[in-house]
Amino acid sequence: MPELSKMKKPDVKVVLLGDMNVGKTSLLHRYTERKFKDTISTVGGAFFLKQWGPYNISIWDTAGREQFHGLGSMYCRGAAAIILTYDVTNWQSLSELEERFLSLTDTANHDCIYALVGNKVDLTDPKAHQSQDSDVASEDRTDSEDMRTEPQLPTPPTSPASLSGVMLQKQVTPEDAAALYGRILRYKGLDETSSQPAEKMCFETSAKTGYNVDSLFEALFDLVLPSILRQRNENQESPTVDLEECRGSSNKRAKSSCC
Ligand SMILES: Nc1nc2c(ncn2[C@@H]2O[C@H](COP(=O)(O)OP(=O)(O)OP(=O)(O)O)[C@@H](O)[C@H]2O)c(=O)[nH]1
Ligand SMILES: [Mg+2]
Repeated sequence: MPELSKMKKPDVKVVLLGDMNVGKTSLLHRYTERKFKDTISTVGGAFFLKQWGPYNISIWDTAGREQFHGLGSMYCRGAAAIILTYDVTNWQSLSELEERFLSLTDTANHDCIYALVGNKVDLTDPKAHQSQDSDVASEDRTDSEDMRTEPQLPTPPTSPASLSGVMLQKQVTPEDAAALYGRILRYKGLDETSSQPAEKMCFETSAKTGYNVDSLFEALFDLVLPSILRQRNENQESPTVDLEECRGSSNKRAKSSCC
């Protein structure tokens, strides 16, 4: 774990939300470590810092388990983008987003961007067996800093179908996701004509094969750029005080006034 004093200050925050077992941690591993590896069910939350050009983006992975539900709105505080994740083979995981997770996003920024992500599409679509992205070619690129902050619990094993290679019935279609996206905009009081269109904000991914994973994160990072620039402007207008520097200079002053 990097030393706290050397941590870069994030310019913006992106949060992964969704029911347990939908693959939030796996998506983050795939994107940041170019790997699909065994996971254990997340406890609380953890974040990764991603360098995106000159900007630092913190990506927060949250626990989907009901017992950690109360923490969700805390993790969403000040978020510039929220990735609402479901499992395409599990209808319930989509409805949970609306029933259990949407209200947690009330603490996000007023201009927060919402993406709907149907993961595990490798279980339903043969096309998702091939990665669209550069993931496989750059398997060992690791330019993010893993700053996992909480211990984890064992996650139930992946579906037997994924082990046998048998395709599963898709329970959530892109149209279902687009309809939910419309309802999210209405919940947020946003006008559909001036918001990002559903086609741009609904993704199907596979953390297992890497299908669409880079496209998801990179599209979101592009969309949060205005939020980063606004934040930087605000910081310039009302600069924050560096307590370490103050402490250093007040010590110096104290010393010099002693002498
Ligand atoms: N086939 C397939 N399995 C996946 C995919 N993504 C995740 N899994 C499996 O689904 C299970 C849960 O994945 P996690 O990434 O731990 O899920 P999570 O959403 O982080 O779960 P919580 O931390 O409990 O909220 C694991 O067994 C993963 O291997 C995927 O794209 N395809
Ligand atoms: Mg997890």
